[in-house]
Amino acid sequence: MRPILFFSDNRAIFDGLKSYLADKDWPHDFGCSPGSGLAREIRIRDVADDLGRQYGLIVSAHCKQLFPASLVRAVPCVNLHPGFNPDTRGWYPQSFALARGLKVGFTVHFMDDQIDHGPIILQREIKARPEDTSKTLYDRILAAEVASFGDWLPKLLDGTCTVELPLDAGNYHSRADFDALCEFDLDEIGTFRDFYNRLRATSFAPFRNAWFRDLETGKRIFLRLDVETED
Ligand code: 0FX
Repeated sequence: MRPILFFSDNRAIFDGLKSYLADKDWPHDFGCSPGSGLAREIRIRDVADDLGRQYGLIVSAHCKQLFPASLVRAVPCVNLHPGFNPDTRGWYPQSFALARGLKVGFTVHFMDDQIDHGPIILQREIKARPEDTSKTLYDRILAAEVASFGDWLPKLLDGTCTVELPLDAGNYHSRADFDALCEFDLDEIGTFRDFYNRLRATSFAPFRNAWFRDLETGKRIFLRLDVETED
């Protein structure tokens, strides 16, 4: 059996994978993107052919690099995405779920030549609560992802996993979409619910996401919500 390459740029996922794999006898290696510092740093597009020959399965678990189509064709590549495909493909799924009322959770799927797309192996919806911010919802998604390895990895390896095709292309959100979500116009007219949702969708300490510009000084003023439920 050719080894598995686990590729992650996210500390919580990487640590969770390491502890899940500790008592398994599956031959495997870890990789990460240059600068992540979590494992062997690999620039995927430079060595895609080698990876395709060396590994029997590649698992991308919050990897910041795009997989070239040639690699995805050469070896099964599986992606763990912190969004609910096809509703929330792309960047910061929980932010768009809160701002636009879309579904979120996590999705495990075979990769194809489009981002967060391809036959779905497993997905779980995590429901947003009225008091959630991007941070609290993200923390629950991440915990669910870390708890899920045993639900799909063994099935992938023993060949018993089944897949479902996404019904449509859904929504892909880019980093530019997130930047647009973060820019507030104080004269915009809408419901308070819409503004609450957009503010909590961009509240993730310590990031300075949402902002409006002070026209007198020209400086941006950053906003972040602090939400509490009574005991
Ligand atoms: O690793 P990850 O949790 O996930 C991201 C993408 O959302 C995901 O679609 C992609 N598959 C994966 C490879 O990369 O991202 P992160 O650790 O960079 O950020 C975690 C959360 O932090 C994010 O969901 C929202 C928040 N955040 C992050 C940055 C950098 C912000 O609110 N503002 C920011 O500027």
